[in-house]
Amino acid sequence: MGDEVRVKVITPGEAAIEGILPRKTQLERPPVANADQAVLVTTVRDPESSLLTLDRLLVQAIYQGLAALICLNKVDLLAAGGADGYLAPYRRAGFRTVATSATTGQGIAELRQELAGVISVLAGESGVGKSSLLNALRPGLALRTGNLGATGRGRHTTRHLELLEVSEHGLVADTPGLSLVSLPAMPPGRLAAYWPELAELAPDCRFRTCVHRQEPGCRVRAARGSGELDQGRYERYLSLLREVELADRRY
Ligand SMILES: Nc1nc2c(ncn2[C@@H]2O[C@H](COP(=O)(O)OP(=O)(O)OP(=O)(O)O)[C@@H](O)[C@H]2O)c(=O)[nH]1
Ligand SMILES: [Mg+2]
Ligand SMILES: [Zn+2]
Repeated sequence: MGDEVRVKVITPGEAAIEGILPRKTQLERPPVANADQAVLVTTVRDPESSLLTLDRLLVQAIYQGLAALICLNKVDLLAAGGADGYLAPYRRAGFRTVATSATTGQGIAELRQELAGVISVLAGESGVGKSSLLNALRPGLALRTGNLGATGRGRHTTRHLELLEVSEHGLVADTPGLSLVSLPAMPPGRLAAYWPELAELAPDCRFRTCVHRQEPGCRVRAARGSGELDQGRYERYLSLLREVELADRRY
């Protein structure tokens, strides 16, 4: 899905596909070709989606060469200022963010702008409102949405993949919620390259091989100590670093 093809017009109204053009990007899960952007949908409540999942998705998006947009949905369930507090560390790291409510329509116009002219894939845990956002972007679409189960989590309502036009020249793939996402295999020393605020500091670490855990002369740890770096983001980096290291050993 998402391939660009060469078409030969035979008669007006009749054409044949001659070939598939080279792909800019190629995602396996979801299987979408030529996506430009990943829209990572998260929520603070109902369900409380995990920041570790968000950070994992960000690494994957950057790794695959996609631009990342963080969409905090269900802001109608938050107190005033709640969305800003949640998104601030990400904005400081340089990510584009948007706060939305599929229910009240807040932020939908802004989201639509962010989707214009590019192919986007939506990703995020089940129940965060991916299909609901598309319905809000394109009234009349009526994609099926699901209630949260007794456990307060989503029920994987969306089971297939579809590319939808929701904005001027903007296509979006609604995708089933991700249940398990493992990071791509990489040398542990690479992980920080997919963590913008770490990548920016890393050149100033004493050692080129620094993984920013306990090496002397680590600029990242100094930044953490001074509050320059968000504590939570740094801790989640360490968890994912551990994961990458464990996976790396099997290779
Ligand atoms: N309060 C509130 N509820 C919302 C909002 N957006 C979606 N919901 C509700 O959240 C539930 C899940 O929404 P879906 O759109 O099905 O979620 P999804 O991310 O597509 O889930 P999967 O298809 O399972 O991955 C539904 O009951 C929606 O009505 C919102 O902005 N605010
Ligand atoms: Mg859905
Ligand atoms: Zn370092």
